[in-house]
Amino acid sequence: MPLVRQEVFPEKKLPDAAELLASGGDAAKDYRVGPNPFLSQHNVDSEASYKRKSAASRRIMHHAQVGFRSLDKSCRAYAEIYDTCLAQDVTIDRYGLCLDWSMGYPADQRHDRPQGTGLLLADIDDFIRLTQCAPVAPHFGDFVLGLPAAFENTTAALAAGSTAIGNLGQYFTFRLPHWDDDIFTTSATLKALGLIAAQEVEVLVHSNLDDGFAALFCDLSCCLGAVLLEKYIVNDLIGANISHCYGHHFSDPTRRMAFHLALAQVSASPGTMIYGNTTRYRGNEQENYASLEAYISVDIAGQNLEPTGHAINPVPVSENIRIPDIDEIIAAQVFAARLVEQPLAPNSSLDMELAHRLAGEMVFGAIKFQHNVLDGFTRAGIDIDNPFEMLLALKRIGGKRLEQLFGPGLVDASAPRGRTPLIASTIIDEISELARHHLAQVSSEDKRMVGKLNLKVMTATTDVHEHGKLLLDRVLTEVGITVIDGGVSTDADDLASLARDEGVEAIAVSTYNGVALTFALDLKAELKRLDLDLPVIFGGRLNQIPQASNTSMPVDVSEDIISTGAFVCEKPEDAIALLAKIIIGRDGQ
Ligand code: B12
Repeated sequence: MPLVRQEVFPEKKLPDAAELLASGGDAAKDYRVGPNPFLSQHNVDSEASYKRKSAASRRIMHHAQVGFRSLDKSCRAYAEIYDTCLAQDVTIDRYGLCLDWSMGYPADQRHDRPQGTGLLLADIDDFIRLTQCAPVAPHFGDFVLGLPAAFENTTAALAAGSTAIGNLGQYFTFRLPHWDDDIFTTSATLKALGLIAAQEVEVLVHSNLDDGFAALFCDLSCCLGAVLLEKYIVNDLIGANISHCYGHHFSDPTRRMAFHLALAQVSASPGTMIYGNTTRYRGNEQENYASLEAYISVDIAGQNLEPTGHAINPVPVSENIRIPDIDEIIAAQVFAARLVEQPLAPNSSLDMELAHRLAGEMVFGAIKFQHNVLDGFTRAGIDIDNPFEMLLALKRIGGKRLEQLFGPGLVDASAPRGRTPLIASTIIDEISELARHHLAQVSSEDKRMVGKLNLKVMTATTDVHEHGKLLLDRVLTEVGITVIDGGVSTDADDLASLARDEGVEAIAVSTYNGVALTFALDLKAELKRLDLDLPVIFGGRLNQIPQASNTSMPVDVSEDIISTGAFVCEKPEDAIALLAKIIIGRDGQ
């Protein structure tokens, strides 16, 4: 179906973009980039200048991700990682400061909101305290731009001397629990962008593509097309400077390199960082070192070939097991620094000739995607000169439909988004591979039983992590279960009502953000309120930071979830066996 304005914007009137940008710009009188040891020690006015100098001298920069729940621990990490690495001749250039998702709510509404596992900062003084701990560039990359608290968090990040602020990628895909006011979120983001654009020094508007649509696009040209669209909105319409990050989902070395080369061609500012290929961390720590080496060697080679100012990000090898601690962060940084010094053997799976060719095709596809989107929006009556309309339209339409409507690939009804990708992204293949593996683990007895039952199961996620659900959907469907979509970033009350309306026989929830127990309690309470006695199965990352705890690390809450009456399954095949047992036990079939 072609796009129509009414469907995207049912509102009669939207806030005035120019007014929002101007009010953000006015605030630049009061909120400017403050001092910190990074800026003074390197005698630069912004991280962008530092990045240009480092890239010109071909020095590879290091990014480390930090953000423990407690400020004291985060301050200790800020100093200790820098000092310990320096003692081993490794310079940490920047920290990605990972705020908690509750920091995305306006400050006066934060106190009773669900908290994840990230850093909580009470006020501007806390932001400043953190960045004074070492001469490392503070990158406030998550839960600042793109969320309801965008403006206030940006003022605090600037005061703390941060000159790379994000994360515009999150604007497009993240939803905070019980927050549906996307007009408020867009207004706050635009005002923050106005404030950034009016700064006297260059402040990079960071956007992590993998937090945005790149996690879901099937065609890498659409990921690069998202770069062009964001650059059009931020640079051309607003007058600020966008800077992109990618990496979590880029597992194939040649396509990872091709994306780097293509991004270098279309970017106007230095990049922030290349994220680790974290989706390949599936084993124990020793096994994950192989994944670390595989992607970081491509990123090092990429920076040697085409220095874009991106810092490399050696993600600690415990990433898939727990939130990495200080010593684990240091170990990964030292490993990567030593790798930089090695005479690198050519990576056998990296085909440079192909990478260059794919980069060219990707740029071509990206331009076509951008053109298709702008043309399609114009035809629908969306004002493409208005940054408010552009942002909100992209967010509301969403990655999957944008790709269906405007992807550069040829129409093919059998392809995942109805188009043959010009350059296929790797994540969809990875999920298919995992689905095949888990399907093979389902016993033939369970397959036979479940096949007979004609079950209807609703699957949902509590947060942005969608791959667990996609995997589950595939495996359940293959054994003959009808899967009903309960949504992504769903609230417990909405999920319970939807389950009632759809008449499903069970609910399966995939959860990752450290809210597993709270969500289980809420969902069970909602189901009780609706007088529904449905089996609920939880899987994913079942942990949470205990309320009355002085530890800043999450603990496993599987047993607590079980004591709410819900079930816990590690793998899709376990859920299938459990469903067969429950339903047969209940109905005596
Ligand atoms: C990919 C990823 C992302 C992507 C998600 C893209 C998308 N649209 O899905 C992006 C980059 C957007 C992302 C964002 C964030 N992420 Co993340 N992410 C991951 C990562 C790398 C992989 C998770 C995944 O999808 N795995 C693929 C699935 C298929 O495999 P699996 O997880 O092993 O699942 C198995 C089982 O658990 C089972 N399963 C899963 N669900 C279910 C459900 C049922 C019912 C059953 C039966 C089974 C089942 O299926 C699999 C079978 O083997 C993990 C680290 C890691 N390597 O695991 C972090 C991780 C989950 N993320 C984390 C965090 C903190 C975040 C952020 C808050 C970071 C930030 N500051 O922005 C945000 C989330 C913000 C939000 N609002 O929700 C943390 C969670 C910490 C915790 N709870 O302890 C992790 C563990 C990383 C870490 N160590 O810090 N992330």
